Amino acid sequence: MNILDILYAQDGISSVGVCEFDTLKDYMSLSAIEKSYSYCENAHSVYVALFPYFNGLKSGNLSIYAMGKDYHTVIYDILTPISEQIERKTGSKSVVLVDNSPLNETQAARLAGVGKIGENGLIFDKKYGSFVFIGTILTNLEFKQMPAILSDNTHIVPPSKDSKIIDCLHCGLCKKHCLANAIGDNGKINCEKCLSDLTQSKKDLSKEQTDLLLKHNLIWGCDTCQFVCPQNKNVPFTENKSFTQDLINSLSIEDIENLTRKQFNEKYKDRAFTWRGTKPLIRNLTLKGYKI
Ligand code: B12
Repeated sequence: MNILDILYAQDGISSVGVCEFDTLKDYMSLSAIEKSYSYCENAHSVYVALFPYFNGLKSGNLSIYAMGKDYHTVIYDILTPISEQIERKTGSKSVVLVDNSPLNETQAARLAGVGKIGENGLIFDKKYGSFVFIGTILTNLEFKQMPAILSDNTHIVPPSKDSKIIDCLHCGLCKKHCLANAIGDNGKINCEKCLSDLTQSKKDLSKEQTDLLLKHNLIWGCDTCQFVCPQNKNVPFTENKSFTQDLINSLSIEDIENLTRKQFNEKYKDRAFTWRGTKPLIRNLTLKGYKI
């Protein structure tokens, strides 16, 4: 079976490729490697798929990535039947991993050849820019080098392990416009400052971090380093309805303040902004003066 062709044929996937787990290990901690083996003994190959999510909406107080259905669920729903099919047909062990994963997903995507990493640390799809999520299938199937299939249907040989990691225009706009000055060299993000991290953090924030939060309107996530990137100019909207329909682009204090955790999860079932409960959202809304 040609797994890349099967993946590429799925709605919602733009580019696909495969990398060797042994090579990816160079970008992972020992504990992450052990965890990966606990999910998939003798893991050899990582199949990588990109899922476009750009919806064109720049208004609201939620980051674009969190406006649609929870991408974890969307990606699991697409990849799980394929992973099961691989297991059935090959007798292998295969697991779907998305985001909450020991794998370094951006490096997996780079090594599989599906995209290039920009100075903002994110993977860029040839057609959809960095507004793509990464989904993977980790399997003990023997690794076989294969050309990646990109969103414009071109096939490319994945880069060698030693090729440059950051491969973009190096215009520096992401660094320059980052409101928190959180982007360092080689795509390294300073999580103590990154507004995406701070908005989602449950921890007590320092005075400096609170001041940083006030620098933008969002109460969940941050899109600045993606919006200012010339490689993201005029990227097409995703065709995946999970990320374009029933969107929630804003939350108010009234929407959430009196909800228990259970009620919050029920009200916003399948939304990526629920995983830390209401606490950070209410803190951010209050800080930004949304409370009347
Ligand atoms: C923790 C995490 C975060 C943290 C920390 C991010 C970070 N980059 O450190 C926070 C909360 C800030 C965050 C924010 C966001 N995240 Co996030 N996040 C993750 C997660 C779970 C792990 C990332 C991680 O810690 N990687 C390991 C660290 C240690 O990598 P690193 O060493 O920094 O490596 C980078 C560079 O240093 C460089 N590098 C590494 N080694 C070397 C060696 C040399 C020699 C050189 C030159 C360079 C180099 O390559 C890497 C580039 O990414 C991944 C999913 C996953 N399992 O990978 C998603 C993930 C990276 N996030 C994702 C998304 C969508 C986001 C946001 C856009 C969400 C938002 N709108 O708010 C922002 C973007 C902020 C940004 N510019 O990164 C997507 C990215 C998709 C893409 N197109 O790349 C991922 C892949 C989830 C997914 N499955 O789709 N995220």
